Amino acid sequence: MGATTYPFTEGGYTLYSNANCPYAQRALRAFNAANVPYTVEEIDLANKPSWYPLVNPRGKVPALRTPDGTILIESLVIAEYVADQFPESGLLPSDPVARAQLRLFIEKFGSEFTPDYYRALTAADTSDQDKFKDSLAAAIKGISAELEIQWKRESGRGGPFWAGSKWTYAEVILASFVGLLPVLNHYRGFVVPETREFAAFNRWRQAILEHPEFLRAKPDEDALIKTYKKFVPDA
Ligand SMILES: N[C@@H](CCC(=O)N[C@@H](CS)C(=O)NCC(=O)O)C(=O)O
Repeated sequence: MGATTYPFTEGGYTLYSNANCPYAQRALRAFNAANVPYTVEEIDLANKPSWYPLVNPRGKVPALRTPDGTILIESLVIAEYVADQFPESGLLPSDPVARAQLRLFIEKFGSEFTPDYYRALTAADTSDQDKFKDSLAAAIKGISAELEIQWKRESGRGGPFWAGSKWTYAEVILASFVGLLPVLNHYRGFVVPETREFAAFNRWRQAILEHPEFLRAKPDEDALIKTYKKFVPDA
């Protein structure tokens, strides 16, 4: 018989997570940035507990159980819920135009950086790997240009984060993927060039890597490299 119940913290937030999952880190970082307490149920993705389908029938992390028993899934949905539920955290800008520009940036990152990152990592053929690494570099150039534009706007004046000097929603959502670059360097020798066109990205990345909110949910680099090995056909 299947499980009929699952573990959660009565009256609190329970996050079903995995330390090496970049999507789960979004949820952790949203709670951390909003300064809202939660407990973590660490899910072993290679050997999921029999009760996990009761929490998320899709079987993925992150998932969230709220104090009233509502279950939310999907990292962007969970992070936006936290920002909306705790507006005093200032995670999302209140100005609709600033919100729209932030959403566009996250969309651009998700549709350009993330797919090329995974394609470069998982391609078996070296000429495909090179093609996707070039494409990723072009995506990063575009992200860099977008950051330069944002840092001239009132909502991002001066950087080095999307919202200026403050770590907010853009970093909550994207820091884990920026933090995955060492994995691609390890398996594919990919480095972000130090030239002018990449300068804003490199400044943003450095500020992310040094921020306490990044370090608080940062996976161990060796563990990350090991986790990603299964996606690398020639490793
Ligand atoms: N679109 C999902 C993606 C989550 C996801 O892919 N999680 C992976 C780990 S990083 C997972 O749970 N994989 C387990 C599985 O698919 O069985 C989100 O944003 O939350």
